[in-house]
Amino acid sequence: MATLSLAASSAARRPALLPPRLLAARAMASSLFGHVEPAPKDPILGVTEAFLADPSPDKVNVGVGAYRDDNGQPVVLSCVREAERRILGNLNMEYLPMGGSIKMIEESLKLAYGEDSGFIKDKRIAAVQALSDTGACRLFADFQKRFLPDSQIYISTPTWSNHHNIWRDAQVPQKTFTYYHPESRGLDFSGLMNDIKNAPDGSFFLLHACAHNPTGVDPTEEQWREISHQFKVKKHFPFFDMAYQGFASGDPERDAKAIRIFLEDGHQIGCAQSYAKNMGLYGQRAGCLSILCEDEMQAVAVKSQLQQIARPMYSNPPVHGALVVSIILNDPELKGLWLKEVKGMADRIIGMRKALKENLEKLGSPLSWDHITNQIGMFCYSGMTPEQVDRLTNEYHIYMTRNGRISMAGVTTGNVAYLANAIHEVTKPN
Ligand code: KET
Repeated sequence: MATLSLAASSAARRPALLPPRLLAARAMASSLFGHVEPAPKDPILGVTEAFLADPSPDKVNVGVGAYRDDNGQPVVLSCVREAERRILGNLNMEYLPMGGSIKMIEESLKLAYGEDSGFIKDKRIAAVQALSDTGACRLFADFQKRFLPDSQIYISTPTWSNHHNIWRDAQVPQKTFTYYHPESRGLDFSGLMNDIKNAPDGSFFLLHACAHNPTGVDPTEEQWREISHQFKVKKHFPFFDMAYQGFASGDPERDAKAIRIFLEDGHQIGCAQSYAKNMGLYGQRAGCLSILCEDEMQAVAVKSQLQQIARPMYSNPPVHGALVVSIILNDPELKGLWLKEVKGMADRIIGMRKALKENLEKLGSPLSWDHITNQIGMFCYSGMTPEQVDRLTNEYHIYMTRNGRISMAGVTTGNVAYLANAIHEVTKPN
């Protein structure tokens, strides 16, 4: 276990290169903002920018985790279109309360904690609508800093890159914990358990509820039970990032299993939820932050503080996505349609995993590609090096993050053979 290395954090702040024309102009100007260096490109969203700028007709974007249909097109779910039809011309655009839509929050809690959860009935959960999962994480991190100023956050190695930015900007010190085992391309369970045991009692841990990003490696149910048990022993606080509920197994209920295990074991938990992926509401920024408290009184206090953090930042969250979510989840027919559509998306990705692996084997790759089908969720953590990824981009116009993560959501029947061939070319031993 180690603190985030100084080298990594200073690399993140290293400025991108400026063209000479701009450098000269900057040297001459002694303006108010003259000292502002360009920010480094985001390791995920920067890939999309580079992809968009490439004129090649062959280009493939398997960078960002955003679902595409088999023609490579973004998808608006039918349940979302129907919900929008019902909204159109019928609902006003008033401000939501600071904490967001009560209906949307109610439905979100049922999804995460279970339809008949006693914690919901007992009003023990402090919850606010958040600016999708990112916003939920950030609100929580700010809450953590404000009310537990001496606490730290333990983050898995590796994790979604923005987790580091979020807790850094909230000024919560970060520690890392072992998660991935590069040789087996699976979970380093004993390393993980050791780090949980060695962390000081009462530590905060950021856990991926399902479909771990970027590795696609989740603990089994049995392993989750052991993790939960050890958390109990150590009185650690689990904060679940659940950005992919439904995308791991195709069933949102099954994907909430880790959370349910912790709830059964009597933990207090925190949870960030997103409808970006599982409802395709990426740009609507619809999500929820919840914190399970000891009793109703505590929940009321915590919720009021979360609202107070939100108010000077963005005042109140956007209304459209929240309406879409609550209409879908509140209507049994539309919810049924949604569940079918989530499963459809998850199944297409599973199919593409098989196709990519089969194509690599057909090409005679001597390497093992079993991890492509063993890993779950949106991503395949391929094991390719940054140099191999650079070759994919420079020689084949294939865009992905330099950690070797392939967004399987961008793989299609049309591009899978091209992708497999390029991967084979850059990975085959000389
Ligand atoms: N958590 C995780 C683990 C995650 O992968 C993402 C998005 C988010 C939170 C953010 O979700 P949102 O609800 O949009 O705020 N990940 C993809 C997109 C991104 O980087 O923003 C990605 O990893 O490609």
